[in-house]
Amino acid sequence: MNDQFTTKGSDKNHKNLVPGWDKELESAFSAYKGPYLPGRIIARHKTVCDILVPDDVIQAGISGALLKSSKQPVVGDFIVLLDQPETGSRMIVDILPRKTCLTRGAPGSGSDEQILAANIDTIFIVTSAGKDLNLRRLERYLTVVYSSGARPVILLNKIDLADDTSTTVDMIRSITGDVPVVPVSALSKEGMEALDPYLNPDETVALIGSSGVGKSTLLNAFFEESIQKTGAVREDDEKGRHTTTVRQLFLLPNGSIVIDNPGIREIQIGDCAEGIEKTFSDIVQLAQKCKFKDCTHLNEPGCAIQKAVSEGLIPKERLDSYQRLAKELTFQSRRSEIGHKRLEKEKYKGISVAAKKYREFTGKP
Ligand SMILES: Nc1nc2c(ncn2[C@@H]2O[C@H](COP(=O)(O)OP(=O)(O)OP(=O)(O)O)[C@@H](O)[C@H]2O)c(=O)[nH]1
Ligand SMILES: [Mg+2]
Ligand SMILES: [Zn+2]
Repeated sequence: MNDQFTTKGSDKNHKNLVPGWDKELESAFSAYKGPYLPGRIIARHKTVCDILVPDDVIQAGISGALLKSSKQPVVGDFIVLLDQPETGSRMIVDILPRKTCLTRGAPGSGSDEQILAANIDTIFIVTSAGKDLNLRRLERYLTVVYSSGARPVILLNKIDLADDTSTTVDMIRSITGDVPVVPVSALSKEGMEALDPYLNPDETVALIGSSGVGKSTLLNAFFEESIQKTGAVREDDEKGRHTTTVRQLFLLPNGSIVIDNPGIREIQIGDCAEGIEKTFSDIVQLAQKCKFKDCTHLNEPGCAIQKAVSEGLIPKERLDSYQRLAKELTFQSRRSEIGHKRLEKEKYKGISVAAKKYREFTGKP
């Protein structure tokens, strides 16, 4: 098992032993009387998980009842273990309430959103100063992160390779509103101290972004030693080779928790209405001034958004990005409501449905 998991003292108070534990968890867990233990999921394999428990790191199976239920343990979950010392077996029997939940739409695999990880306080959206940088992709990540309930922070990594970091940072800031944008180099460690305020004891941070942007290298930099394997990027397009294949939780020496994720090609959004609203708050606010309440900002007269685009106040690409995500949202939320098959049938008479959903998330009557 990973030797990075050192337990901190022998205090029987769970707070000191299950990183991230808090009062709400203590109170939810107090419903369990008897041979139960709290734990936190480090990694999930098919039906077995690596778990951080009060004095140890263990593996445990997931109970049959839980496996059959719609609630599945994911990395970062606080769970309840049934401890049977007489047989030496421990089994995951419940999942304690989640504070935040990182999800994505699951194209082509049934009707559900896929939960990737839970109980994350801050998500570092990592991009690298080079060919990875793509504002439209950042908008997509921001949408997903806002919807998760975690706080987004954008990391512009590999600034040691960039000529003009400040222009790139300004470009990113033009689409991110109040979200912090932090230029760093995981390799030279330049700028890394700006991440300290997010790496607090009992707080959980997750790293997401394309393969090769340096997520695992950042994790290693937090540890100041090599914990995770990293891999070179291709020279021509700077793409990574999907070095990290398993999502995993790590405990830093100072007691903060970091989740390293495999690289994502393009994250599908799930039921992310709120995330879209926050990511595109400029557009959503300006839309109040459109002449028609149900304006789709495509070609209606009196459209405040089209006007802003023609005046160069909102880039056309940003509006397109908003429209595209809104359309995906319609599809996703309908799909989770009524299941995949029926939606396939309904897709063709969908225009009015789309307009309705669209109005719903822009908050218009
Ligand atoms: N020059 C430079 N190279 C970096 C930096 N951070 C990471 N790299 C390099 O980028 C390559 C990819 O880094 P990884 O940490 O494996 O990337 P990753 O995001 O974890 O990739 P996946 O696990 O495939 O998702 C490696 O060769 C790293 O050494 C940096 O700040 N500067
Ligand atoms: Mg990696
Ligand atoms: Zn409009």
